[in-house]
Amino acid sequence: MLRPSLFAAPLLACALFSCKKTELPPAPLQSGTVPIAVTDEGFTPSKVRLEKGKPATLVFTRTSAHTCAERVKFKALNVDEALPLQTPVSIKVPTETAQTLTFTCGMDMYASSVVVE
Ligand SMILES: [Cu+2]
Repeated sequence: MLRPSLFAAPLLACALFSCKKTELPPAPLQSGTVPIAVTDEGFTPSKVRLEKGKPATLVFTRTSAHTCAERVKFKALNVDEALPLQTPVSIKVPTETAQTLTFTCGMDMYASSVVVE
């Protein structure tokens, strides 16, 4: 005869450990020059937190020829810049207002964000 506890045990273990969604630690709050690499995987880091009221410039450097992110677009800022290989491209981000700005590659892929907070 099967004991019900044998079935319950894996479920309990799942609830306690493995299936619990682990939260990543929040990205550090930054200001000044913030480097972003553009690789095969897209933008790294893909989420940047900026300190409200402090000047901030994102510096994008594309390090891969095999990425479609040959441009970076910030729709809300009307920014659409080419990212030549191995060439740093600076984009100043307004930080007067707390807001989330999304940036993508030229084809609206690799959706990434800058959170001013
Ligand atoms: Cu793309």
